[in-house]
Amino acid sequence: MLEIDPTSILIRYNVKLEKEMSPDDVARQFFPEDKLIRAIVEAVFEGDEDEVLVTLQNAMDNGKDALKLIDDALMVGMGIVSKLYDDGLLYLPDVMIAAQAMTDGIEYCKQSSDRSHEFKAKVVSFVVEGDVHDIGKKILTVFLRSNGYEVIDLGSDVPVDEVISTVMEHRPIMLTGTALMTTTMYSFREIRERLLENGIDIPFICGGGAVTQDFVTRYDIGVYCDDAAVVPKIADQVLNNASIEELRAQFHRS
Ligand code: B12
Repeated sequence: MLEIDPTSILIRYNVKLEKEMSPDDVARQFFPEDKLIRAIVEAVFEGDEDEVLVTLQNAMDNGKDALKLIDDALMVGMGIVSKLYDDGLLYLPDVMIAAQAMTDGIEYCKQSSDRSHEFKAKVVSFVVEGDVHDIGKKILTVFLRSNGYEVIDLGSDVPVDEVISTVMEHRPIMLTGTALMTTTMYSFREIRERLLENGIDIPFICGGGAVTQDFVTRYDIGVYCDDAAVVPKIADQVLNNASIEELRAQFHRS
Protein backbone atom coordinates (compact mmCIF):
# COMPACT_ATOMS: atom_id res chain seq x y z
CA MET A 1 0.00 0.00 0.00
CA LEU A 2 1.15 3.60 -0.81
CA GLU A 3 2.54 5.41 2.24
CA ILE A 4 1.30 9.06 2.44
CA ASP A 5 3.15 11.59 4.50
CA PRO A 6 0.39 13.98 5.78
CA THR A 7 2.81 16.89 6.25
CA SER A 8 3.44 17.06 2.49
CA ILE A 9 -0.31 17.28 1.80
CA LEU A 10 -0.69 20.19 4.16
CA ILE A 11 2.11 22.03 2.45
CA ARG A 12 0.84 21.29 -1.07
CA TYR A 13 -2.66 22.61 -0.35
CA ASN A 14 -1.56 25.60 1.65
CA VAL A 15 -2.91 28.19 -0.82
CA LYS A 16 -2.51 31.89 -0.07
CA LEU A 17 -5.97 33.21 0.75
CA GLU A 18 -5.31 36.94 0.88
CA LYS A 19 -5.91 38.66 -2.45
CA GLU A 20 -3.82 41.68 -3.38
CA MET A 21 -5.87 44.77 -4.24
CA SER A 22 -6.04 45.67 -7.92
CA PRO A 23 -5.59 49.34 -9.01
CA ASP A 24 -9.39 49.46 -9.55
CA ASP A 25 -10.00 48.30 -5.97
CA VAL A 26 -7.61 50.93 -4.63
CA ALA A 27 -9.18 53.65 -6.79
CA ARG A 28 -12.69 52.72 -5.63
CA GLN A 29 -11.72 53.73 -2.09
CA PHE A 30 -11.24 57.30 -3.29
CA PHE A 31 -14.35 57.59 -5.49
CA PRO A 32 -16.77 60.18 -4.07
CA GLU A 33 -20.25 59.31 -2.73
CA ASP A 34 -22.28 61.68 -4.93
CA LYS A 35 -23.51 59.47 -7.79
CA LEU A 36 -23.39 62.19 -10.47
CA ILE A 37 -19.82 63.18 -9.54
CA ARG A 38 -18.70 59.62 -9.04
CA ALA A 39 -19.72 58.68 -12.60
CA ILE A 40 -17.47 61.44 -14.00
CA VAL A 41 -14.58 60.53 -11.70
CA GLU A 42 -14.83 56.89 -12.80
CA ALA A 43 -14.93 57.87 -16.47
CA VAL A 44 -11.74 59.95 -16.07
CA PHE A 45 -10.09 57.12 -14.18
CA GLU A 46 -11.01 54.74 -17.02
CA GLY A 47 -9.78 57.28 -19.58
CA ASP A 48 -13.12 56.99 -21.39
CA GLU A 49 -13.47 60.32 -23.23
CA ASP A 50 -17.04 59.68 -24.51
CA GLU A 51 -18.26 58.62 -21.08
CA VAL A 52 -16.67 61.71 -19.52
CA LEU A 53 -18.80 63.95 -21.77
CA VAL A 54 -21.98 61.90 -21.23
CA THR A 55 -21.57 61.92 -17.43
CA LEU A 56 -20.70 65.64 -17.40
CA GLN A 57 -23.83 66.47 -19.39
CA ASN A 58 -25.91 64.29 -17.07
CA ALA A 59 -24.50 66.12 -14.03
CA MET A 60 -25.22 69.52 -15.64
CA ASP A 61 -28.78 68.40 -16.54
CA ASN A 62 -29.22 67.57 -12.87
CA GLY A 63 -28.18 71.00 -11.65
CA LYS A 64 -24.40 70.77 -11.26
CA ASP A 65 -22.42 73.84 -12.24
CA ALA A 66 -20.29 73.22 -15.37
CA LEU A 67 -17.19 75.01 -14.06
CA LYS A 68 -17.41 73.55 -10.56
CA LEU A 69 -17.36 70.11 -12.17
CA ILE A 70 -13.79 70.79 -13.33
CA ASP A 71 -12.50 70.90 -9.74
CA ASP A 72 -15.12 68.71 -8.09
CA ALA A 73 -15.06 65.83 -10.57
CA LEU A 74 -12.49 66.01 -13.40
CA MET A 75 -9.57 67.04 -11.15
CA VAL A 76 -10.64 64.52 -8.52
CA GLY A 77 -10.54 61.72 -11.10
CA MET A 78 -7.14 62.86 -12.34
CA GLY A 79 -5.91 63.22 -8.76
CA ILE A 80 -6.71 59.55 -8.15
CA VAL A 81 -4.86 58.57 -11.33
CA SER A 82 -1.83 60.66 -10.26
CA LYS A 83 -1.83 59.11 -6.79
CA LEU A 84 -1.94 55.56 -8.15
CA TYR A 85 0.83 56.45 -10.61
CA ASP A 86 2.97 57.85 -7.76
CA ASP A 87 2.33 54.63 -5.82
CA GLY A 88 3.46 52.53 -8.79
CA LEU A 89 0.00 51.04 -9.40
CA LEU A 90 -0.59 52.66 -12.80
CA TYR A 91 1.69 53.19 -15.78
CA LEU A 92 2.44 56.33 -17.76
CA PRO A 93 0.09 55.44 -20.67
CA ASP A 94 -2.76 55.20 -18.11
CA VAL A 95 -1.92 58.75 -16.97
CA MET A 96 -1.76 60.06 -20.55
CA ILE A 97 -5.11 58.48 -21.50
CA ALA A 98 -6.85 59.76 -18.37
CA ALA A 99 -5.33 63.22 -18.90
CA GLN A 100 -6.72 63.35 -22.44
CA ALA A 101 -10.19 62.42 -21.15
CA MET A 102 -9.87 65.10 -18.45
CA THR A 103 -8.69 67.71 -20.97
CA ASP A 104 -11.68 66.96 -23.23
CA GLY A 105 -13.91 67.26 -20.17
CA ILE A 106 -12.42 70.64 -19.22
CA GLU A 107 -13.07 71.95 -22.75
CA TYR A 108 -16.65 70.67 -22.58
CA CYS A 109 -17.24 72.35 -19.22
CA LYS A 110 -15.73 75.63 -20.45
CA GLN A 111 -17.93 75.59 -23.56
CA SER A 112 -20.99 74.86 -21.42
CA SER A 113 -20.42 77.86 -19.17
CA ASP A 114 -20.43 81.59 -19.77
CA ARG A 115 -17.97 82.17 -16.92
CA SER A 116 -14.26 81.35 -17.11
CA HIS A 117 -12.45 78.70 -15.05
CA GLU A 118 -9.84 79.78 -12.49
CA PHE A 119 -6.54 77.97 -13.00
CA LYS A 120 -3.91 77.96 -10.24
CA ALA A 121 -1.52 79.85 -12.53
CA LYS A 122 0.00 79.92 -16.01
CA VAL A 123 3.15 78.06 -17.12
CA VAL A 124 4.90 78.17 -20.52
CA SER A 125 6.53 74.95 -21.80
CA PHE A 126 8.70 74.26 -24.83
CA VAL A 127 11.41 72.07 -26.37
CA VAL A 128 14.51 74.00 -27.47
CA GLU A 129 15.24 75.10 -31.02
CA GLY A 130 16.61 72.32 -33.26
CA ASP A 131 15.25 69.58 -31.02
CA VAL A 132 12.18 67.50 -31.87
CA HIS A 133 12.28 65.23 -28.81
CA ASP A 134 8.99 66.16 -27.19
CA ILE A 135 7.87 63.09 -25.21
CA GLY A 136 9.17 64.31 -21.83
CA LYS A 137 7.67 67.77 -22.44
CA LYS A 138 4.30 66.20 -23.28
CA ILE A 139 4.44 64.25 -20.02
CA LEU A 140 5.20 67.29 -17.88
CA THR A 141 2.42 69.22 -19.62
CA VAL A 142 -0.01 66.45 -18.69
CA PHE A 143 1.12 66.55 -15.06
CA LEU A 144 0.88 70.33 -14.85
CA ARG A 145 -2.59 70.43 -16.43
CA SER A 146 -3.87 67.63 -14.26
CA ASN A 147 -2.70 69.62 -11.23
CA GLY A 148 -4.71 72.68 -12.14
CA TYR A 149 -2.17 74.74 -14.11
CA GLU A 150 -2.88 76.39 -17.43
CA VAL A 151 -0.05 75.45 -19.80
CA ILE A 152 0.90 77.41 -22.89
CA ASP A 153 2.59 74.55 -24.74
CA LEU A 154 4.77 75.90 -27.55
CA GLY A 155 5.65 72.42 -28.83
CA SER A 156 9.11 71.38 -30.03
CA ASP A 157 11.92 73.05 -32.02
CA VAL A 158 10.89 76.45 -30.67
CA PRO A 159 13.01 79.49 -31.64
CA VAL A 160 14.37 81.57 -28.76
CA ASP A 161 12.47 84.66 -30.00
CA GLU A 162 9.17 82.79 -29.76
CA VAL A 163 9.88 81.65 -26.18
CA ILE A 164 10.74 85.22 -25.13
CA SER A 165 7.76 86.83 -26.84
CA THR A 166 5.36 84.25 -25.37
CA VAL A 167 6.69 84.82 -21.86
CA MET A 168 6.44 88.61 -22.35
CA GLU A 169 2.85 88.27 -23.57
CA HIS A 170 1.51 85.72 -21.06
CA ARG A 171 3.61 86.50 -17.95
CA PRO A 172 3.65 82.90 -16.58
CA ILE A 173 4.79 82.10 -13.03
CA MET A 174 7.54 79.92 -14.49
CA LEU A 175 9.00 78.57 -17.72
CA THR A 176 9.88 74.93 -18.43
CA GLY A 177 12.38 73.94 -21.10
CA THR A 178 13.30 70.52 -22.47
CA ALA A 179 16.46 69.54 -24.40
CA LEU A 180 17.48 66.01 -25.37
CA MET A 181 20.65 66.82 -27.29
CA THR A 182 23.98 68.20 -26.11
CA THR A 183 24.01 70.38 -29.25
CA THR A 184 20.67 72.05 -28.50
CA MET A 185 20.72 72.57 -24.74
CA TYR A 186 22.81 75.78 -24.99
CA SER A 187 19.60 77.54 -26.03
CA PHE A 188 18.76 77.57 -22.31
CA ARG A 189 21.63 80.00 -21.63
CA GLU A 190 20.50 82.34 -24.38
CA ILE A 191 16.89 82.24 -23.19
CA ARG A 192 17.90 82.97 -19.59
CA GLU A 193 20.04 85.94 -20.71
CA ARG A 194 17.29 87.31 -22.95
CA LEU A 195 14.73 86.99 -20.15
CA LEU A 196 16.96 88.91 -17.77
CA GLU A 197 17.66 91.59 -20.42
CA ASN A 198 13.89 92.05 -20.59
CA GLY A 199 13.62 92.30 -16.80
CA ILE A 200 11.90 88.91 -16.42
CA ASP A 201 13.29 86.89 -13.53
CA ILE A 202 10.81 84.00 -13.33
CA PRO A 203 12.09 80.52 -12.39
CA PHE A 204 13.30 78.65 -15.48
CA ILE A 205 12.95 74.89 -14.89
CA CYS A 206 15.13 72.82 -17.20
CA GLY A 207 15.15 69.11 -17.97
CA GLY A 208 15.39 66.46 -20.67
CA GLY A 209 17.85 63.67 -21.40
CA ALA A 210 20.89 65.80 -22.31
CA VAL A 211 20.60 68.30 -19.50
CA THR A 212 22.38 67.85 -16.18
CA GLN A 213 22.09 69.56 -12.82
CA ASP A 214 25.71 70.62 -13.15
CA PHE A 215 25.02 72.34 -16.50
CA VAL A 216 22.01 74.23 -15.15
CA THR A 217 23.79 75.42 -11.99
CA ARG A 218 27.17 76.11 -13.60
CA TYR A 219 25.64 78.60 -16.03
CA ASP A 220 23.17 79.85 -13.41
CA ILE A 221 20.28 79.11 -15.76
CA GLY A 222 17.62 78.07 -13.30
CA VAL A 223 16.40 74.91 -11.61
CA TYR A 224 17.06 71.35 -12.78
CA CYS A 225 14.89 68.29 -12.39
CA ASP A 226 14.94 64.90 -14.10
CA ASP A 227 11.38 63.85 -13.37
CA ALA A 228 8.40 65.36 -15.19
CA ALA A 229 6.05 64.21 -12.42
CA VAL A 230 7.80 66.56 -9.97
CA VAL A 231 7.15 69.71 -12.06
CA PRO A 232 3.71 70.48 -10.48
CA LYS A 233 5.34 70.30 -7.03
CA ILE A 234 7.93 72.84 -8.21
CA ALA A 235 5.12 75.03 -9.56
CA ASP A 236 3.31 74.84 -6.21
CA GLN A 237 6.49 76.06 -4.50
CA VAL A 238 6.86 78.88 -7.04
CA LEU A 239 3.29 79.91 -6.17
CA ASN A 240 4.45 79.98 -2.54
CA ASN A 241 7.09 82.54 -3.63
CA ALA A 242 10.04 80.15 -3.24
CA SER A 243 13.32 81.70 -4.47
CA ILE A 244 15.63 79.96 -6.98
CA GLU A 245 17.92 79.03 -4.06
CA GLU A 246 15.01 77.51 -2.14
CA LEU A 247 13.85 75.58 -5.22
CA ARG A 248 17.36 74.26 -5.80
CA ALA A 249 17.68 73.28 -2.13
CA GLN A 250 14.41 71.39 -2.33
CA PHE A 251 14.60 69.78 -5.77
CA HIS A 252 18.29 69.44 -6.66
CA ARG A 253 20.12 66.24 -5.74
CA SER A 254 22.94 66.73 -3.25
C1 B12 B 1 12.62 58.78 -29.18
C2 B12 B 1 13.92 59.37 -29.69
C3 B12 B 1 13.87 60.04 -30.91
C4 B12 B 1 12.58 60.30 -31.68
C5 B12 B 1 11.89 61.51 -31.02
C6 B12 B 1 10.37 61.41 -31.08
C7 B12 B 1 9.72 62.45 -30.24
N1 B12 B 1 8.59 62.96 -30.74
O1 B12 B 1 10.17 62.84 -29.17
C8 B12 B 1 13.13 60.60 -33.11
C9 B12 B 1 13.21 59.31 -33.88
C10 B12 B 1 12.36 61.63 -33.92
C11 B12 B 1 14.55 61.05 -32.78
C12 B12 B 1 15.31 61.79 -33.64
C13 B12 B 1 16.63 62.11 -33.39
N2 B12 B 1 17.40 61.71 -32.34
CO1 B12 B 1 16.70 60.86 -30.88
N3 B12 B 1 16.25 59.73 -29.37
C14 B12 B 1 15.13 59.22 -28.97
C15 B12 B 1 15.38 58.37 -27.71
C16 B12 B 1 15.44 56.91 -28.18
C17 B12 B 1 14.37 58.48 -26.58
C18 B12 B 1 14.09 59.91 -26.10
C19 B12 B 1 12.87 59.92 -25.24
O2 B12 B 1 11.79 60.25 -25.70
N4 B12 B 1 13.00 59.49 -23.97
C20 B12 B 1 11.87 59.35 -23.05
C21 B12 B 1 11.52 60.73 -22.44
C22 B12 B 1 10.34 60.53 -21.46
O3 B12 B 1 12.64 61.17 -21.73
P1 B12 B 1 12.98 62.74 -21.54
O4 B12 B 1 12.51 63.53 -22.67
O5 B12 B 1 14.40 62.83 -21.15
O6 B12 B 1 12.05 63.15 -20.31
C23 B12 B 1 12.26 62.69 -18.99
C24 B12 B 1 13.14 63.61 -18.14
O7 B12 B 1 14.25 64.06 -18.85
C25 B12 B 1 12.20 64.67 -17.67
N5 B12 B 1 12.04 65.90 -18.44
C26 B12 B 1 11.93 66.09 -19.76
N6 B12 B 1 11.76 67.38 -20.03
C27 B12 B 1 11.74 68.03 -18.87
C28 B12 B 1 11.60 69.38 -18.59
C29 B12 B 1 11.62 69.80 -17.26
C30 B12 B 1 11.42 71.23 -16.95
C31 B12 B 1 11.80 68.84 -16.23
C32 B12 B 1 11.85 69.30 -14.84
C33 B12 B 1 11.95 67.49 -16.52
C34 B12 B 1 11.92 67.11 -17.83
O8 B12 B 1 10.93 64.05 -17.63
C35 B12 B 1 10.95 62.80 -18.28
C36 B12 B 1 10.83 61.72 -17.23
O9 B12 B 1 9.81 61.98 -16.33
C37 B12 B 1 16.78 58.91 -27.24
C38 B12 B 1 17.67 57.89 -26.52
C39 B12 B 1 17.44 57.85 -25.05
N7 B12 B 1 17.59 56.71 -24.51
O10 B12 B 1 17.15 58.88 -24.42
C40 B12 B 1 17.39 59.36 -28.55
C41 B12 B 1 18.37 60.53 -28.53
C42 B12 B 1 17.87 61.62 -27.60
N8 B12 B 1 18.35 60.97 -29.90
C43 B12 B 1 19.51 61.36 -30.34
C44 B12 B 1 19.76 61.85 -31.65
C45 B12 B 1 21.21 62.14 -31.99
C46 B12 B 1 18.73 62.02 -32.58
C47 B12 B 1 18.86 62.49 -34.02
C48 B12 B 1 19.89 63.60 -34.29
C49 B12 B 1 19.16 61.25 -34.87
C50 B12 B 1 19.47 61.53 -36.33
N9 B12 B 1 20.73 61.31 -36.65
O11 B12 B 1 18.60 61.93 -37.06
C51 B12 B 1 17.44 62.96 -34.33
C52 B12 B 1 17.30 64.42 -33.88
C53 B12 B 1 16.21 65.14 -34.51
C54 B12 B 1 16.12 66.50 -33.90
N10 B12 B 1 16.50 67.52 -34.64
O12 B12 B 1 15.72 66.64 -32.76
C55 B12 B 1 20.58 61.23 -29.28
C56 B12 B 1 21.03 62.55 -28.67
C57 B12 B 1 22.51 62.53 -28.36
C58 B12 B 1 22.94 63.75 -27.64
N11 B12 B 1 23.22 63.60 -26.36
O13 B12 B 1 23.04 64.79 -28.18
C59 B12 B 1 19.92 60.21 -28.30
C60 B12 B 1 20.35 60.36 -26.81
C61 B12 B 1 20.25 58.80 -28.83
C62 B12 B 1 21.74 58.49 -28.69
N12 B12 B 1 22.12 57.74 -27.70
O14 B12 B 1 22.53 58.89 -29.51
N13 B12 B 1 14.94 60.57 -31.55
